[in-house]
Amino acid sequence: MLATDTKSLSEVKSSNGQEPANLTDGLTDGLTDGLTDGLTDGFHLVVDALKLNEVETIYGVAGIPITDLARLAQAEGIRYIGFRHEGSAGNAAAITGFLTRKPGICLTVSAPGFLNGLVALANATTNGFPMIQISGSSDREIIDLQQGDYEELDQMNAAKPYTKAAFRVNKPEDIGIGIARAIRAAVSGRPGGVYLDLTAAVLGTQFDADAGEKSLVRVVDPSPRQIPAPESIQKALDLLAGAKKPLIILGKGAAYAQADKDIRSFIEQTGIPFLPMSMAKGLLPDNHPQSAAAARSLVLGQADVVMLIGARLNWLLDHGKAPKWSATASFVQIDISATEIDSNRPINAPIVADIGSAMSALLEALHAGQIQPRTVWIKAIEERKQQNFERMAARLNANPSPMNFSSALRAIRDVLSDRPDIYVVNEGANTLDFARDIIDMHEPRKRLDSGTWGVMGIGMGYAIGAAVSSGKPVVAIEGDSAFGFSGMELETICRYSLPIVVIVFNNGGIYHGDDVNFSGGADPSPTTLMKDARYDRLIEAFGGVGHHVVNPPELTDALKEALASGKPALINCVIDPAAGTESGHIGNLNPTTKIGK
Ligand SMILES: Cc1ncc(C[n+]2csc(CCOP(=O)(O)OP(=O)(O)O)c2C)c(N)n1
Ligand SMILES: [Mg+2]
Repeated sequence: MLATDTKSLSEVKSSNGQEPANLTDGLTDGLTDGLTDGLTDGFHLVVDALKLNEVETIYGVAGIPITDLARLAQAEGIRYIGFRHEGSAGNAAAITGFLTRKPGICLTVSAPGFLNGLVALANATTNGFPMIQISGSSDREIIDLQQGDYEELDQMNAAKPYTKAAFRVNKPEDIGIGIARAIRAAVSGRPGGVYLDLTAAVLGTQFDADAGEKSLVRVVDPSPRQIPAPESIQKALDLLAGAKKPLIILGKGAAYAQADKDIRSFIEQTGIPFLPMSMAKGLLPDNHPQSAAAARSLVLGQADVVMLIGARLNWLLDHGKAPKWSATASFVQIDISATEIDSNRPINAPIVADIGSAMSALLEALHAGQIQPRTVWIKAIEERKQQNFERMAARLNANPSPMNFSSALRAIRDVLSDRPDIYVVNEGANTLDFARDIIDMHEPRKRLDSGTWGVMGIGMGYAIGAAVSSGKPVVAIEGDSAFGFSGMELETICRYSLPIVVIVFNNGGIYHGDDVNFSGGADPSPTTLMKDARYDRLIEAFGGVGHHVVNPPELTDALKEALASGKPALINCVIDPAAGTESGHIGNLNPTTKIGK
């Protein structure tokens, strides 16, 4: 029996004439009352479907028409983390997806809330993180005739270009199948962001409880293995066996796969030097003798056979093209998506498979001694690493006043060196580039950063998502500009008392803090931020602990104290305003006027 009554849960509750002792009791009563009456509704079916598929956490911002959905989810045992902006809720969901291989869920209101979350959803798609954004939407008839509803927007069609898939549920009996489709779309093949539109009418519609229960779908094997073709494995091994100067590049797809043991085993058994992309750092420890990270330009320029494991040949790898790369190098590429192959340069030995299956097939087919990088290659890499280590040590050991990026990061590196359990979130320009090079990672999936887009604004969302989904501490190393994009989530961090330490590298600007206004006027320059800002005082407003530090020993003490407390803290770390460079390490991508400013 389908009733078209669109009463909210609270209305259902009061029409039952029960005044609950507290809100949670009331909602739970509302739920069971509905069921004993033989009725359920869209709200309950969504929560039941999520629980059936083992969703543990929802990140969101409440409001019409999904407020009761958030309340009911919480009442039913799903953890609900309420944010100050949907972008951060979306980022928390996305990183939860990356860390758990299950879709992270972000819940938003209609039109503006939906759009606020959409950047995070698109970023998840770009990075290959499984995530589902569920948004409530207003009246379809009014939207489709553009008659001007409250928060009117054709959300599903707006989402399509930015997502892996977008679905809308128009009938309560389709909620189960809609959620099942969203889950499978998010995690199968190359994972990505999925949009699921739930209309207010569907949420509020009452429905026969038995039929409702039968309509739910538990997704079976949402991310089935994709076994590689045996001949593709053979071809890859033959190519590597003929290599003199082989190289393995690990991307965040390799980190996502959680095939850590087999990846390490293949690298160690073959002796091939490896280069981790930034979110693959820690898959093998950064101080592993085969790491070629400190000889990056040498290995990219000279490798004769390159094996890409879950790494795409995008801008982060200069598209695999000369002059950074040898024009004659051959490539092996392991990727779950066939269309990734040949995207930028011809791939001689593609292996289309999930990385776990590909690595175990490679290990099974590999003979002892079959692949042997030449000693001269290993030696050349070792020499270049030594040269670069020495150059870096000179920079790292200097003690300029005010601090620069290297001296501040030396202090952080030393505190974190015996805490491999800690997650490191990192965004900014110089703050990102220097931290990536200086902070060694020792465990897989512990470094979470701006990723494929180089996007700002992921900081607090990723930190919250990592802390909530793992229960482990997080240190977020943030440029002062980067931090501003999600800074209000300090209140969220404090409200949930999460073990997150935010370190703001305060150099007074985007890239640096000493830029000028070329008009000679009184306004600050386009890249200037507030000089001497005290970000530490922001967290104090919410009961967290603020630290203000101006030298490495103060930074060391503050970070140790903050980590020992396990409580929310923010360290305002004063960095020389002149220390950064425009666009950090990617100034080459920044067009500048030749005619004058
Ligand atoms: C969403 C978004 N907006 C703008 C940018 C452009 N952008 C790149 S880095 C950056 C901030 C760099 O300054 P900061 O975070 O203070 O790092 P610093 O270089 O000063 O260490 C900005 C705004 C971006 N990458 N993403
Ligand atoms: Mg800055």
